[in-house]
Amino acid sequence: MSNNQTVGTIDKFDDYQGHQIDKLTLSNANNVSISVITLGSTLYELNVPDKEGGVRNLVLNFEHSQDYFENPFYICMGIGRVGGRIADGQLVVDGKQTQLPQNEGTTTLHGGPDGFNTQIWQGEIGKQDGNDVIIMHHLQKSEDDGFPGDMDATITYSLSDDNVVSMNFSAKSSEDTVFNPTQHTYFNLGKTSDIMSHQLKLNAIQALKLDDKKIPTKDRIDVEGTPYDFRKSKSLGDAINAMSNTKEKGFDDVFAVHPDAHNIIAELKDPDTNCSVAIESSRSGMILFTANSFTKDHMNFVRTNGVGHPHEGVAMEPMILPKPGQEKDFSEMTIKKDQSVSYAIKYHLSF
Ligand code: FUC
Repeated sequence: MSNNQTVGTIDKFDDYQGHQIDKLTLSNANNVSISVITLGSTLYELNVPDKEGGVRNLVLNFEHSQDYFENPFYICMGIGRVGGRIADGQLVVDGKQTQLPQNEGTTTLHGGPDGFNTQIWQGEIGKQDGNDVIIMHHLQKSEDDGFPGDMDATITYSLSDDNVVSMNFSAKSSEDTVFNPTQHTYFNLGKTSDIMSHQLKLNAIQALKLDDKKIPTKDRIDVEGTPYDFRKSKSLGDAINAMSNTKEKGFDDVFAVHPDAHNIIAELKDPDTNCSVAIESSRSGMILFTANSFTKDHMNFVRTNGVGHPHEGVAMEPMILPKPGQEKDFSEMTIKKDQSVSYAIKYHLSF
């Protein structure tokens, strides 16, 4: 076996509602490892070596499967068929309207009540270019989540020897339907219980103006001169504090992003540990959620020994930029019957 190989293993994680949940792990030669659990295709750990000779997990996680459903925050879960919000659960594909199940008042959020994150995926270790990869597969049935078509969905996770984590979301459906998946990873790159001292850069000059149900309107916010301006790397904590007079008290916003020549849309850095992640995606949007409403209870994160803190992590969720809610235009995320479509999200780590 060459030194550069990424090696995969499968272990039992726990039992959830009578089903065994497995944890699949990839490790590379640099002592970096990622693991994904079959419940919700959830990114469970992203470990990098630290200066003290140990490893540090850069993403939020819980000890047990059950914990993931004790709060409404989709901690590091796989999200689909559609990330973000569908107004009134009214989906239109090929001019035909489907009433979807709703899970946030009248809204369908992150794939609805039976989205990808609630499913137990079939996990296996496969091979790609001589390296092990994690392959999560699930047949998302129309009768289960209410979207048109039975969707064969696969999320492939890989880890390169230059410390790039790749997630490839692919799908094929028995009917025309919609597909705009993401991974709801919450990063905390530091050693403290919040991300206030992190620095963030976003390749975005506009964010969408949202209505009181957080549904995109047709109006845009020009970031210039506002707390939304992350065009140059700046303190995320200062930007969150500048939002303290808003209802959200931080960011829960949809940015229109412009991938650079390398498809990088965002860069997050913890100046204290010098650890950073650059996010690669070719899609046009990203939700930035700074975990403003995290509470102490029902959020027993491993890193903070059983309690939660506001701003404990930050989620950056690449996706196709949603159209204004009232337009009911889902054409950019529509996929044709039997057509295979895939989207990649990559995390370029340095530490
Ligand atoms: C983001 C937000 C939502 C929600 C979820 C957990 O996508 O837009 O408001 O809280 O994360």
